Amino acid sequence: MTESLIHTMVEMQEAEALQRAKQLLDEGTDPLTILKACSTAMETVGKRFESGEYFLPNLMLAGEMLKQISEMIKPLVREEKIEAERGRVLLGTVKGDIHDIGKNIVTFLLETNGFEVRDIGIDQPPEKFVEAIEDFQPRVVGLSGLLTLAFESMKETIQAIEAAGLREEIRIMIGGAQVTEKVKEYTGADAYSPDAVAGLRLTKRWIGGQ
Ligand code: B12
Repeated sequence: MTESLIHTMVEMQEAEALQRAKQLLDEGTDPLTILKACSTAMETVGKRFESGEYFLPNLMLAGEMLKQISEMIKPLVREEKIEAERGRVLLGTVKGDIHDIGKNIVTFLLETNGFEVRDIGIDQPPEKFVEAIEDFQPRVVGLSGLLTLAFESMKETIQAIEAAGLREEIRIMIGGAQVTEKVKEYTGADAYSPDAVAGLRLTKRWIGGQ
């Protein structure tokens, strides 16, 4: 059902992809299924980038398609879930790293599942996370990073949160394509998530009453 959406996204056919996403929604396809299909497409686009078949403009176009499809889905899901305000989650990409497609999917999934999310953006130094925690008072903090150097930034961020005396009050999850259990241990996070749906599950378990 979603194959043609994946195909059009991977082949950079923007208008067709958006039209197909709309059609799937009109047919009553679960928005989460559509989102998963988008993730699958992004993975293939990523692989093509790595192998030299695709270049920066392709990645940007893929990101743009994902953004537009997310916007299409958001109001529909929000309407259903608006009453289920579950708790606050702070998200951001750590210092030195500008990748945000994955983080944006996590933000989107959490929001559409009733969590109040503050996304502080990309390349955020530890002190910005600390400031945002003090101001927003989340119960869960999610750190995103795709570069190897992001692991060091994640560690520094968690150390800064500890130094500010805020560590006890929050749970910290980390994510990003290369993050593993070992990275979790290295950084001092409470958990890592291999994908956005696992991140949502974790957050629900921690603060969503499930
Ligand atoms: C797209 C992309 C880009 C885009 C990013 C656009 C954007 N707005 O994000 C652009 C072109 C800008 C880019 C730039 C660079 N990139 Co790049 N990029 C990628 C690529 C191809 C795909 C990443 C992606 O979006 N994947 C799709 C999303 C959906 O997956 P995801 O991010 O993993 O997210 C999922 C999960 O991990 C999880 N998740 C993610 N974050 C979080 C957070 C939490 C809390 C939770 C719970 C879950 C979670 O949920 C998401 C959905 O399921 C990867 C290759 C790869 N295999 O990852 C390289 C890759 C990450 N990039 C790489 C590099 C080297 C760079 C550059 C340094 C290149 C350069 N020389 O300029 C710069 C980085 C500059 C910087 N300072 O950050 C390397 C990193 C190598 C390394 N070991 O560090 C990779 C691995 C490519 C490679 N094999 O060489 N990149």
